[in-house]
Amino acid sequence: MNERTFVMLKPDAMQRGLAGEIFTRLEKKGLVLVAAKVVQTDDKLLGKHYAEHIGKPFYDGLCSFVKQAPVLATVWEGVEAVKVVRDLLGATNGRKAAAGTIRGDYSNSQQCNLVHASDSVDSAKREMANFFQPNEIVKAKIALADYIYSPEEQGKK
Ligand code: FUP
Repeated sequence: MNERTFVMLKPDAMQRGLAGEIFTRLEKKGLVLVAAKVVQTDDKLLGKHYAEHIGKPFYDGLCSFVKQAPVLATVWEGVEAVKVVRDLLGATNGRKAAAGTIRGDYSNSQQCNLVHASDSVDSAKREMANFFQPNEIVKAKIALADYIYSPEEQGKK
């Protein structure tokens, strides 16, 4: 039950006052917040976070955009949390993201797409380590677990 994913609310989400709305959607889905930190990013940190995109035509513009104002780095926990959050976000380009998803409802842009979320469990581990010390991430306690997950999904059977 304890899959973790790294979720970064980008400067557009923070400046537009959408952090509460985005948190609400993740919380209502049943995901649990286990780490959060406001971070002013820089080229060094973004070089690690976006390592796979270094050299691509959009890389410099992406870094300029992300470092222009603070982000909110977070970690969320839940069953299949990586896929669940990616599905809640929708397609990368906000204009193509389905209505009802976070980007589909609040973003109209490929770059200003509000949120980054890990695309695999391995990426999540790497991205969490870029932003957090291990002791900054707590173990989730899900008081309503029996109303969010079956016993099998909780690993009880
Ligand atoms: P995602 O996995 O949905 O976060 O998207 P990608 O890893 O493909 O891209 C990383 C970020 O680069 C996205 F948030 C948007 C941005 N991007 C551009 O600005 N232009 C592009 O052509 C592709 C991606």
